Amino acid sequence: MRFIDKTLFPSDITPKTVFENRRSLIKAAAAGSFGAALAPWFSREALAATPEKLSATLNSAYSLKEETTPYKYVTTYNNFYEFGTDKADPAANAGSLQTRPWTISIEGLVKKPITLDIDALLKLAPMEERIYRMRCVEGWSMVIPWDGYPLSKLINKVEPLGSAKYVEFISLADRKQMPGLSSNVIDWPYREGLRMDEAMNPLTLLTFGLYGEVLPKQNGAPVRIVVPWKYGFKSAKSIVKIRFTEEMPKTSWNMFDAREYGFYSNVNPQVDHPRWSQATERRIGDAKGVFAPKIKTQMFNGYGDQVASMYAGMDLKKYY
Ligand SMILES: Nc1nc2c(c(=O)[nH]1)N[C@H]1C(S)=C(S)[C@@H](COP(=O)(O)O)O[C@H]1N2
Ligand SMILES: [Mo]
Repeated sequence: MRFIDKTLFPSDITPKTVFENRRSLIKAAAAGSFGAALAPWFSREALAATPEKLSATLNSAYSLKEETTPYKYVTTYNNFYEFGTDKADPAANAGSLQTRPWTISIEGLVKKPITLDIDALLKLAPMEERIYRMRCVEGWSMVIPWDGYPLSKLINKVEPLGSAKYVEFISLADRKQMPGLSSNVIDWPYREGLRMDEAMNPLTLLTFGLYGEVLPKQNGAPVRIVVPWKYGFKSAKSIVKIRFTEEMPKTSWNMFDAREYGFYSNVNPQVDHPRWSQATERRIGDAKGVFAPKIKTQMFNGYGDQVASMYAGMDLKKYY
């Protein structure tokens, strides 16, 4: 994204930003640990709220056996530009999002278009928990237990026409609830898209919760997409519309800067972002602070066995 995190990755960002951030880095170091520097975030509304449980059965076949990122980071270190561009903004500002009533319309090239209430959508298929690695294009990653079911279950229900080649996801855009919309940083509503086979891939999760609780608003309540082999921005939050199209849909970050953000945006350590390398990442957490070592980013975020065949024969430098 253009708005680089202000504390974490000095070596991943532009010299100008590094200069501007030096002070906050020094502050974080002086505080003795990164955790201390983050402390103010935790007192915000997000952590005061008592989340509602969501019962889900762990699907171990689709879950990493890796240490999960602590809940406090998953819910306070976010990108959700509708609520501001700083990582702490969504947790601080998303309280104004109204998640009930909420309807989602599924339309476009399908036999059975439908408008569903969120509570009906929740019951459409058994709720699973899946522990996925998430990699942001900015160079950080988390391991998150998501609760949801495969998007394919919903897609099959509406019976796409043969002409449907892509699926578009559209997030809510309501100025009354989303203070970030007053800035034109991106062209609202936030929108994303997948090719049909990507949307049907069993990894693609229609997501309602995390850590066995309904999604916190800052994580995209009441329903979002999670696509773990792609950079985080493909996983649109707080969606109100799913549309089936013949043409490749326009997507927010691609419209913002097509050279920096392609339609595919598969995690790929060999294809750098024009302004920084994608070869490594830092896992968000409190253990080692700003000096956390870089870890190697894996092709398709480690999901190659499940997804690489969809891109066979494609030049991934061209289709980034
Ligand atoms: N509507 C909407 N969806 C969005 C974003 C956003 O700004 N608006 N940010 C994206 C980015 S860049 C990332 S990394 C993930 C972050 O999800 P998380 O905060 O739940 O970890 O959400 C994605 N989905
Ligand atoms: Mo991201």
